[in-house]
Amino acid sequence: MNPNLHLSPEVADALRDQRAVVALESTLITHGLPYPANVETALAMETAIRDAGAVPATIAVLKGQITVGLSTGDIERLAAAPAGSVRKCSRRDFSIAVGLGEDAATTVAGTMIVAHMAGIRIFATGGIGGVHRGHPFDVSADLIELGRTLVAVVCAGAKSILDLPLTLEVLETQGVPVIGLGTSTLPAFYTRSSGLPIDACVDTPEQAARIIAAGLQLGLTHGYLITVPVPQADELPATTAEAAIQQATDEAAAQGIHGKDVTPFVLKRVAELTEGESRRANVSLLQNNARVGGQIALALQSLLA
Ligand code: PSU
Ligand code: MN
Repeated sequence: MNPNLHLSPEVADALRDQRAVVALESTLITHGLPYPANVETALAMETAIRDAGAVPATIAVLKGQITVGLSTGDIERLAAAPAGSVRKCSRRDFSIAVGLGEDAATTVAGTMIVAHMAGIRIFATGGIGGVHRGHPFDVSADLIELGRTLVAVVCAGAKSILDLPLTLEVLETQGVPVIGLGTSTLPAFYTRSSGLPIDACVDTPEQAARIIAAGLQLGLTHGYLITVPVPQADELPATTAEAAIQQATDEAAAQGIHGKDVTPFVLKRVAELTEGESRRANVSLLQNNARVGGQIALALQSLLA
């Protein structure tokens, strides 16, 4: 175990006893959702994982310490921090945040790195980063990390703020299997399907766990993308999502927003433009993914036992 990691007693016990643990990210809290929806959702995801019989491990850098298993107080503090005051942490940012003793919120890429260091194989979130529309060289570090780090990311696909066909091309190049749980097309976050075919469709969390177990046995070291569509009742109409995304993307370009500020800007504008209509879908799919992540983690533990 990496000596720079600070594990909560609950997570340390669970890992030592080889019980199922599910990692959760913190950029969702600081850059993805507004206060207080961010803290409510983060805690609801932890509850969903516990209800499935697994242990949640929310990950962040706190005053330079890489922490696995944030307390409720830590989550509340990050959630209430002024916008822009917490560093968004992907692979390139760890040395800076740790070296300078900063608070930093881990993205999908960042959370995968820490989960892997801790020996956690399953990670649940909402949506991953990808290739930005109209900017084919703005490729999220999430895609590269999925190619090189053995963690399975359970998500509702990617928002169509991204170029989804190009995102799938990069995942293919990086050697990342894209698996659908109950779907054979890539889910598009707010909506259940992008219409784009993916690599495998499974019907149960056990089957998803079998794929990960097979990869472990083969000695493969890449990550996995396990996609779960937003629950039907909470899906956003495709036209509502698409109109808001197009406007938000245009505004970002017009205002010269770039680099790591693009995704938070677009997420915020889409939420404003859909007047919270997107919120219900967002919260619903996050809780659902946490629950499914717990189920896959449990299934994987019993396959490996
Ligand atoms: N997509 C979402 N919600 C999010 C993010 C992406 O629907 O909160 C966050 C995740 O933490 C993801 C990061 O890892 O944004 C990607 O940022 P970028 O595009 O700058 O790599
Ligand atoms: Mn980017």
